[in-house]
Parts: sequence; C-alpha cells; structure tokens
Amino acid sequence: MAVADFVVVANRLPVDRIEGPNGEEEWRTSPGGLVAALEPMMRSAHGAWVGWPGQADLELEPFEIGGIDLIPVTLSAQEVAEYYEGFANDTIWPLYHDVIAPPQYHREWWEAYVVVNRRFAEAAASAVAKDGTVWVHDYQLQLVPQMVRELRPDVTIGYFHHIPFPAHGLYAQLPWRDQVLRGLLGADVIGFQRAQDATYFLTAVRRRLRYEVKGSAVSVPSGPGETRTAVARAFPISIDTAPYIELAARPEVQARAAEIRESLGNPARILLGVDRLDYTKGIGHRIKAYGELLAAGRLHVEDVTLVQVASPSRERVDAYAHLRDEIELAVSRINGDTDTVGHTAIRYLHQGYPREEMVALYLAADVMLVTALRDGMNLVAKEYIATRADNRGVLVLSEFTGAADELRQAVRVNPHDIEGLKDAIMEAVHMPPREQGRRMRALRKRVLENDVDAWSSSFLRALDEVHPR
Ligand code: GDG
Repeated sequence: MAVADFVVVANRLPVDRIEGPNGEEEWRTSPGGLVAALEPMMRSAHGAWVGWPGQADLELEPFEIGGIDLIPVTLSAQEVAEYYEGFANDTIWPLYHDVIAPPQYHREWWEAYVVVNRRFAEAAASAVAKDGTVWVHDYQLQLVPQMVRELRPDVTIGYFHHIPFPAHGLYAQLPWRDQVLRGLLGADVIGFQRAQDATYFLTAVRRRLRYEVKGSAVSVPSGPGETRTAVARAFPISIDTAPYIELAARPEVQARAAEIRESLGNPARILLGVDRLDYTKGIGHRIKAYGELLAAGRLHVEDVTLVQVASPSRERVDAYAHLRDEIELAVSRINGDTDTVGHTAIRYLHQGYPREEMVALYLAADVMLVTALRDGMNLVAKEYIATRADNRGVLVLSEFTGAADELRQAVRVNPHDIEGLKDAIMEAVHMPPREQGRRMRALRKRVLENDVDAWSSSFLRALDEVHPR
C-alpha cells in the first residue's frame, strides 16, 4: 500500500459488502454524506480510509474503490461485542446523549476499546505519508488522536465528533474521563456540532486536567516545559445537497410521492418521521402526542396519516430491543383504537429504504417531525428541506438537535413537553401556504449555502491554521 497524504479514520469503511450475480463477494460504496464530502479531496490528495468492513473476523487486504485506498481493520466477534456494541454504543452513546438510557460501565469493555483504538491508530500511522494529515471521526475512536500523535509526531491530526458532548456533571460519571480527554487532545483541531458541545468539552478539560484554556485554544503539555495548541470549536455538519435536489426534481420520484399519498387513502396531511430506531430520537414522545391529538378529536384519521420510518439499528444492544417493543406496542394501540378499514393513523415501517424512496417520502410529507431528545445534528431535517423546491412543507424541530442552532425558521419544540408538542403539530398541520413559503425559503437558503463541502472545507482550513502543512 502506497503511503497517503490524507487519511480518514472512521469506525466503518465507506463500503458495503454485497453478493455478486454468481454469489461472489463485491463491495459497493455506501451513499453516506461523509464519503461524498471527502471523495474529491481523497482523490486529488492521494487519500486512504481506515475502517472496519462491518463484519466480525473478516481479514481483508487493503483494496481500492472509486480512487480511494481502503484499509480494513479486523475486529473479532468479541471485540465487536465489547468495543462497538458495548463501550461505544452502550457506554459512550447513552452517556453523551444525556443518559436518556442508563450507560453501562464495564472494565472489560473499556479494555477492548483501548486495544481496538490502538489497532486503528497503528493502521493510520503506517498509511500516512511524512507530514501528512489524519482525520479521525467520532466517538468510537476518541483515543486515536493521541495514539497517532505518539506514533507519528510529524502529522497533522483532526478529530470530528458527530454526537453531542455532555455537560460536565454527566461527563464526570465516566470512569475513564481523563483518559478520553487526553485521547481527544492529541488532535490539533477537535470539531463539534454545536458551540455548546465545544464549551462542555473545554469545561471538562479545564476542570479535569487543569490545562490552560483561552477561548477555543487549549495549551496541551507536549514535553518538559513545552506546550502545543489544540483548538476545540463547532463545525456544524451538513448534507451533500445535490443528489437530494436532483432526485426531488425527477418525474418518477414525484410520481412515486403522489402514489404514496394515494395508497394512504389521500389524507389532507401526511406527517413523516424518519429515524434509526434509537431512544435518542424521541419517537415515543412524537407518537404519544399524535395519539392524544387523535383521541381528543383535534385530528381525524381520515384527514391525517403519520408515516414513521424506523430503520433497524443496533438490535443486539438490549436498550434497542426494549425500545422496539415499546414503540411497536404504542403504535399498534393507537392504530387499533383509531384506524378505519380505509385509513390508518400510523403507517409504521421498520425497514431501511433506498434513497429514491426516502426522497419520495420527503416529497409526500406536508409536515416533517424531528423530535429528538438529544441529537448531534440531525441530517434528516436538512434532507427534508433540500427536497422542498416548491417551498412548501413544515419542519417541526426539537431544540435539542444541533440542527436547531441553524434552522431558526422551523417550528421549534421541546419534545418532553407533550402539550407543547401537540400544539406544534397542530400549528404545522394548519400553517397557511404563505407562512410555509416564508419559512421554507429561509431554511433552504441556509441548507443550500452550508452544505457538506462547506463543512469539510472549513474544518480543513482550521486544521491548516493550527498546523500549517
Ligand atoms: C449521527 C448523529 C448527526 C435513515 N433511515 C434510512 C436512511 N437514513 C439516513 C437518513 C440520514 C441518516 O440516515 C441519519 O442521519 P442523522 O443525522 O439523522 O442521525 P444518526 O444516524 O444518528 O447520525 C447525528 C450525524 O451522525 C452526522 O454527523 O447528524 O446527530 O447521531 O441521512 O436519511 N437512509 C436510507 N434509508 C433509510 O431507511 N437510504
């Protein structure tokens, strides 16, 4: 494997394994925003991507796809259980999302996390060229920045945190709180979704490690009497808008949107939720509020349908299995109480769909409900806006999402306040077209001007300022 000037490190490689026509193994790039944002620069700067191929015990040689060198990291089944499902998704994920579910603290999980983070760091350190750049992504790999720095002091290191960073009172629960802060501070630039996340991180650094913090700059000890600067600030992530705009303009996608409305019995209003089935997304709060509106007769099943796409997620983690039971019980109670033969209150879809179908759903939806209890950004909100070329449609948006900092013209809600959520749904359902247009134009301007390219460029610019290459 040739050395690369620019190396991305993320838990997953940006590819999915598929079976070819004759049963042979093939890889296809997954349509994530991150690959799209980084692809041009990965090609021009001779880039490599270090990540797990998504299956336990798979030992693969590096391979190339679409001009990007992929460097697979092998994880054993036990490491998947302890590092990924355990420490990442059952310790850090709930702790960093304000303990909506109780975080589990297990010393074996932490040990696996350290071992696996070292494996990723070693792969990155051997792939990166002299004076190159390593960009580490997300909460599964918080120790990697420091580990790469120890192995390769010549390289520039960036880290982006896709999920929230919690207030100090919560963060302090983590038995390994100091190690994690030191791990992150190995980066030259530590990027967060919201200004608030960066502030919480800097507070933890000051309180736990007693390092000097001035504005967004931290003085990190780097040798006897020496310090280096690490910068922590917000870089709100966005979407690759082009494919959403393009799909939304296709006649066949528009025809599909019309067909969806038809097949739901032509309700006057379609409400939509699109989430991974995750306890952070506030799906239960949304369904409760909607169910109460139907029960009280403020909404009628002939006039409205809520389409809820809940794509399967982390099904081997107990909290997710319980959540699924809870949501499915709530949905079937409401449907049982309210449905008629021709109309359903909630069309619940526990499935993943191709992007074309998602865009058709966005086009069909008069109201988009994003009611997360905590969410780093929430890209679904931005995707919905990108598809609304006619400036129609209403976004109901939780103030606990990163997106709420930017999308000021949405109907804002506190999802814990069920009465407030009900009023917000009613406001959205009855919003006059002129008011929809006024808000949607402003929202579209914001999303189209700040797309994922703007995000990655601003992060890389900050990296250049701290550590000129
Ligand atoms: C994390 C942070 C942050 C969902 N179901 C289907 C499907 N999706 C797509 C959506 C969207 C993406 O998955 C979900 O992104 P979100 O941002 O909404 O949420 P997380 O997965 O929790 O992502 C989050 C993000 O990282 C980026 O930094 O915004 O806060 O939690 O793109 O459209 N896509 C398709 N079929 C589905 O069934 N094709």
